[in-house]
Amino acid sequence: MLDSLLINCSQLLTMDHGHDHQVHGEEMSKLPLIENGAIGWKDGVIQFVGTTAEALNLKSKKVIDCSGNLVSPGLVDPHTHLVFGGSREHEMSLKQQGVPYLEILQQGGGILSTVEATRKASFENLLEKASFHLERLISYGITTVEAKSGYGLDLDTELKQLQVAKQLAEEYEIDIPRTFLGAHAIPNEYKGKPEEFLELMKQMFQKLKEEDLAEFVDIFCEEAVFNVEQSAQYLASAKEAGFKLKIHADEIVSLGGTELAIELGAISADHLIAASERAVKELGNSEVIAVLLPGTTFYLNKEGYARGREMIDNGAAVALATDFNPGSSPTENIQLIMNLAMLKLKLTPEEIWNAVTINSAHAINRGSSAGALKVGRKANVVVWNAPNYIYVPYHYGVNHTNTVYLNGEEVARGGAYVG
Ligand code: IZC
Ligand code: ZN
Repeated sequence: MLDSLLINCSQLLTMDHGHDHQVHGEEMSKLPLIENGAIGWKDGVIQFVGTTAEALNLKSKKVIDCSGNLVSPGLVDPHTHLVFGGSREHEMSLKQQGVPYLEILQQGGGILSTVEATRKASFENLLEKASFHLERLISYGITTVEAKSGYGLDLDTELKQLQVAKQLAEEYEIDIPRTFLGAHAIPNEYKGKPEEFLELMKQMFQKLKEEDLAEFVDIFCEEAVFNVEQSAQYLASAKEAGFKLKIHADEIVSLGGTELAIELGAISADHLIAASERAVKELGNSEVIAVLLPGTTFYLNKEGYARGREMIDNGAAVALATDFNPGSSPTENIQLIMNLAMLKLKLTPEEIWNAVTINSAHAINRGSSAGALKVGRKANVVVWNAPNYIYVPYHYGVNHTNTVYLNGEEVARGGAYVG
């Protein structure tokens, strides 16, 4: 006897490509789906995926008719800065006057203003605030979400952020893979001494491993933050310490962070707006997942978006994320990101769905547990107020989720968190 069975799903996106690998290039235009599909689960675990006709003999406590509804796996957001203190709306007028992001940072604002607020905030305060944002991410259909530190820039606060993310995962029974981004900016105490600061952050590695606080190490490789050489040395130490690598690469200035990600075998290279011609080509011959964040380009008012179309045409594996953070992308709306990916990155709807499920799962080492609907996996499932998969990136700016199931439990309904 199943607990729940969804039948008559107009399209059931299983995202089951028949292998456990990210999808590259042309394979991104394949969308594994079942017309008039059905999916059933018991004790939070998927027991059946098939057509409604095949499901006719199954017994279930609840049978839910999903006629006219697209059904997909819970979406995976592989890049967020979920835990932080304060907010940055006071910087909006500077932005409007045309003061660039990196200049606000150099004046002690931007990331550093969030660092000040995060250092001051208590564990409980950060937990409460992050819970609010997490519930909103879930309401948009996200059931796996990466969370970075990087607003402490000292040992205690970096730990506090990661411990908050760990606690959140336990309380909400949601998978929140954690990334140590101590190398996010140079704090005032270390101004002009980036190498010394990076040495301090390296001292965290052992403790993070011992307390299982982070799987990934990330760095903001950017002009006036950390250069390519500093990033290379720091990440090599992180790799030696057993972490998987991520890089905020070529977000604003074309420095070569994308090439570095390829050279070091990072699991992902994120942003890539200013990636060089060479990098756009080379990504296609690498296993590095290009995590694109078009919400940030939009919010920073940039002209040029990451060259996602060319990356895929060259054979790359592309994923999409919200980059949810208080400065350059204050939104939990992954569906808006899907729309921007269609309009600005020129990705097709098929590529977009692969980018927010299977590839985003692989970008955070969750390819074997998230991003696809398969028997034996957790019942993380979204029922959409959309008749087909093209409708979601097409109709923009609103929340299309009808019901979000996390571990088989209904946690959002009609776009609102109810868990
Ligand atoms: O708080 O501004 N780019 N880090 C690198 C960010 C954006 C987040 C922020
Ligand atoms: Zn980021």
